[in-house]
Amino acid sequence: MSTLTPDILSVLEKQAIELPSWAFGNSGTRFKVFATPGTPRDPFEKIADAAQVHRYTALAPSVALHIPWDKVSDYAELRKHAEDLGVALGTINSNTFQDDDYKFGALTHHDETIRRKAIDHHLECIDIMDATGSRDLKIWLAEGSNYPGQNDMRARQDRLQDSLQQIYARLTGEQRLVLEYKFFEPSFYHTDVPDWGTSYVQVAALGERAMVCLDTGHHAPGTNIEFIVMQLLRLGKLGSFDFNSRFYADDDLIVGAADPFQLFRILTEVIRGGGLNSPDVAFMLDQCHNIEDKIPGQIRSVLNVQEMTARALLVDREALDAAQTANDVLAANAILMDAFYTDVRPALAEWRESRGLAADPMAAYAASGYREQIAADRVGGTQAGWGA
Ligand code: PSV
Ligand code: MN
Ligand code: MN
Repeated sequence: MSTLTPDILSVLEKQAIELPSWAFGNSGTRFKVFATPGTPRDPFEKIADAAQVHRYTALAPSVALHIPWDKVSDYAELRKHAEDLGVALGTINSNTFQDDDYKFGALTHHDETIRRKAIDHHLECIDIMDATGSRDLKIWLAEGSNYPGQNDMRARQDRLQDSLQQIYARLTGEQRLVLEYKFFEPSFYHTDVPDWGTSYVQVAALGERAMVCLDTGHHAPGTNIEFIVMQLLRLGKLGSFDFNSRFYADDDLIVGAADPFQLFRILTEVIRGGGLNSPDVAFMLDQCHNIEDKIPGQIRSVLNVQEMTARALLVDREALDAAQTANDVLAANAILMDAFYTDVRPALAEWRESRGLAADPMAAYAASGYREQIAADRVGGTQAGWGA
């Protein structure tokens, strides 16, 4: 455990990364959805698979649900099922993008009947949060327009604010609303919440329990995401992360796979801004596994976040401050790069073993027989979601 000090390990021990239920369902592109043997047939089976990830990593104690993909008749039963498997139900994601009524908008729609329906869907999501014990309602909106002149962008911002006010007013206790932004898709000319600034403006007008959700895959190429992380932390408005990685658009690939250095830089700013293991900043994955196995895909993902967090914790802050103050450009850069280039994997494996976990969670899962078991047991049907 040479590289990781006891102080660093005690920070890592508290790390928690929420898994998305939809990562366990079949998904794909508009060209083809490839089915994986053993894919869950209902939310109960998705949670069972998520619990496997936690079992081998101790990193993923909760699972986010998506409504109506994860609609069940009894949420108390689902909650108990999760708790029996050692995990909790987490963020509730609303869905206003798969209903014909929302073709031209939902929370921004000029038709009051449709806007009411979209608001009511969110109120129903909060009812579910009451039953599941979830803290966060996450809203991602697909709305916008495709052609200049198609819509009154300004009026849509006003209606969005009014809709969010009504939803926010229904939250109780510790419950929060997190508003996600995305720069394009499925709308291509304008998107109603395209960037962190718009999300910030909308949630700041609501109140303290409304925050911004930053999905790492939702930025234009070349965007300095760690700057946005810094700014939102500085403003006290970074509510959550949706981690994933991208080469081109909203690829939803395994976090840290496309650009581990970017993940390291983001986590360095999270630590700098006091956002690591902070109750205010939820770490979540938002990924789909189109061609790889889903459970090991999620295990790999949480390990990637853990490894880059460990490297970011290795940054020698004091030395960095001194180099920055001295305007020693190359020394400051070298201090950051020294941490980034440190291979923490052997130390993490050793630490895992010392806590009674498998040194290699990927290998332990593969050897467990779970994959073969679910492939044999789960015959017929896949759960609705991105791939449906
Ligand atoms: C669509 O872009 C999206 O990937 C958003 O990132 C949401 O968080 C996710 O779907 C689930 O609704
Ligand atoms: Mn997302
Ligand atoms: Mn996305």
